Amino acid sequence: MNLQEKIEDLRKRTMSDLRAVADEKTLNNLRTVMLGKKGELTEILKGMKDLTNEERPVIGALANAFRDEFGVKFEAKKVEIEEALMNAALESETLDVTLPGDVQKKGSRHILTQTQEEIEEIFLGMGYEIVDGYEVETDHYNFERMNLPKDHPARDMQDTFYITNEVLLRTHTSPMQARTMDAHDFSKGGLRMIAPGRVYRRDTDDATHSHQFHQIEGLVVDKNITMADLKGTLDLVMKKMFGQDRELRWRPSYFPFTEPSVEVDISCFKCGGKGCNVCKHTGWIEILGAGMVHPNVLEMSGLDASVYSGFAFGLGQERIAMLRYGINDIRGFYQGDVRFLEQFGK
Ligand code: FA5
Repeated sequence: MNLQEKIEDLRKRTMSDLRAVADEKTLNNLRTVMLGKKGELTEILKGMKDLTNEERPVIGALANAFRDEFGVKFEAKKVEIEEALMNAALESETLDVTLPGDVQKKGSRHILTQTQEEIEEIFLGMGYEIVDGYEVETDHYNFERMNLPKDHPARDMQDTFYITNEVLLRTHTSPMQARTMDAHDFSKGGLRMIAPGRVYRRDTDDATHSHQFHQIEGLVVDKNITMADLKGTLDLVMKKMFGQDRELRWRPSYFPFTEPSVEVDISCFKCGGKGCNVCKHTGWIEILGAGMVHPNVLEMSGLDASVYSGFAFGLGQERIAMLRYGINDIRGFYQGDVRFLEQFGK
């Protein structure tokens, strides 16, 4: 067989092999066998050097034509195989749109977070700033700057976890009163802030007490702030939280850092004040502690208490959420039981 016949023979075999190919792997193999380093056509081309000058262009043209034809048919076959694969996949993967879908469980923010955000919204709307505090506090800010010097008997009401004699887990958000007053430039105007956050006490856990819970501190300091401002502010906030027909009751109380101090009750939203299990048959529910900032607290922040006055309040976030949603055990907030939490998913 001369070279011309060899090429013609190879062409016929190859084209017939190509027609028979049905998958990509065989197709690629065929190309290697043909055009690879040791491929059949490559071998034939290597023999070109032994040809005469007359034969060489003829054989070269033949070989090139064959290689071109192979290239075109190879690509066409490749497309054909890919289309066949795609059609087979489409047929086997029919989609039944009537089948029920996978239900994706959607989480939600914790009910305490939601409560906090709702309260923040109300105060932001009244021009308050929101400040963050430190859960690890100093005795200085947690007690002394709140007018509770060492050995003050009222410290017993808020025992806590001590890290050193001077560093502790804060028992309330009130230290943020002193911290924000210290940082505020009163020459530019008054101060209005709320400070939400976690607090700690050496309390025994029960249905209404936890050794860690959340408070929201509020503080307004300016010239001519009176108790009427405190009253008007809390009235508005509590009505927004609990409904327009709620009434507030103000009882004298004692906090070392406010004078006068009050405890504020809200008329029971369940019975409207007639008496029920939620309000322990009194018609009222205690909701927060508040008062006019004690002059000593103002003076310790360098303010002249004959010029500046202010009000402050501290409310328990858990208590608000419990009252609003009829939750009867505070421990539910911290146990992470999805059955409890998902009731409040928004
Ligand atoms: C205070 O902590 C004062 N700092 C509040 C205050 C601020 C008064 C500014 C005046 C001016 P009291 O100890 O009452 O006050 O706590 C405030 C609220 O925290 C309570 O009404 C209650 O809702 C909540 N609270 C107190 N102890 C616990 C506890 N162990 N578990 C859950 N909530 C608690």
